[in-house]
Amino acid sequence: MGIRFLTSGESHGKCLNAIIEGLPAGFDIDFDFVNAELASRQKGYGRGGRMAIETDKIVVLSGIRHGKTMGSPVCLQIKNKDFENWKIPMSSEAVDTELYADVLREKEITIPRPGHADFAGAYKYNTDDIRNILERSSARETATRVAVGAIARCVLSQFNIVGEFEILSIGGECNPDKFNPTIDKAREAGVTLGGEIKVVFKNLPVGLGSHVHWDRRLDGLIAQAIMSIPAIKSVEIGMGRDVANHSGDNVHDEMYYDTKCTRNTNNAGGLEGGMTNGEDLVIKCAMKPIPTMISPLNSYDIKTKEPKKAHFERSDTCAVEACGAVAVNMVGIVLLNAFLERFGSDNSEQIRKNYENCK
Ligand code: EPS
Repeated sequence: MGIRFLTSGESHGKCLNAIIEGLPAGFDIDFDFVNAELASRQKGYGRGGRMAIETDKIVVLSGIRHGKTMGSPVCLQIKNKDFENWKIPMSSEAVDTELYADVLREKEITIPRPGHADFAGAYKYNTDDIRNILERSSARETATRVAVGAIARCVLSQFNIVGEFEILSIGGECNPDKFNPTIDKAREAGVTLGGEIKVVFKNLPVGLGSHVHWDRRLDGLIAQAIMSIPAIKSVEIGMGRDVANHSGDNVHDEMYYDTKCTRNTNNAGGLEGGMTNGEDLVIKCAMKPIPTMISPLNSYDIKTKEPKKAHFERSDTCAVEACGAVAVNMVGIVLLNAFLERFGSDNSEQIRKNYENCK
């Protein structure tokens, strides 16, 4: 068994929460690392005003004692400092609608943004106030996933398994020296930019995941985890979609023996048959531009049906770097699951023994 986790929290509510069940006992959790990952998710050129308000940090409410996992569920919380400015519109309890009519009207949203969850969410959950949808669909929720993933990576790092991400392009620009002018231009035009991200994990043992059943194949699990990140539109592993353009002899990585299996190429990106093969795990993903734009697109008011420009409150011109921090941590969660499935799930000693035996 691996870990499972749930998150809760609205973007402008009191806080964001996560409960992680299934973390084995006896692993060190480095709170500084977790908070550094949260800080990394807030970074990046082109982020909006909200990031200047927040300083995301975890408060652990259960499951970790003196810096070590206890085997019990870990409950963690991240405060939304901005809640101070949203106490009435985001109050959990009923509020006096006459007294607060102005602020409630100001925060009500009835014009969906093309590209956001607004339209389908309002229809599905039967509301005229799109705020009920965007509060949860906001990428703010990914802060909790980063915290969960960073905790998972603390466990993995005790087996020397480490991950990192890199930005490959922003708005089609591949030269990192030109990323910031590209973002500046988009900001001036009142539009937003997406980009491409690469995630790499090193020192993975052979055989995480399995070929025996569709829902145990690690590539499928990774793709699901990455695609679940807001604004992600594609995931590729290793050579990715380019495999379609080459013959087999130019795709598959030839094998040699030199005290262990070695290869000169890694087009497979570390996965064969849904299992890790001991090479670096290499994932690429593409993020679309954020739908909230100063120069908004055409839409309509879902209450009056009148044509209107889409809603704009404030936005990030570019959140690709934040997305990279989310991606590397989401992959960390999937890898820890596969690792625990392979080596045990109760305590660090048992897992260490099984891991050493399999080397
Ligand atoms: C985000 C917080 C949000 C946005 C962004 C991500 O803050 P606010 O809505 O208060 O400005 O900056 O949200 C989105 C990209 C989105 O689509 O909703 C965060 O913490 O990452």
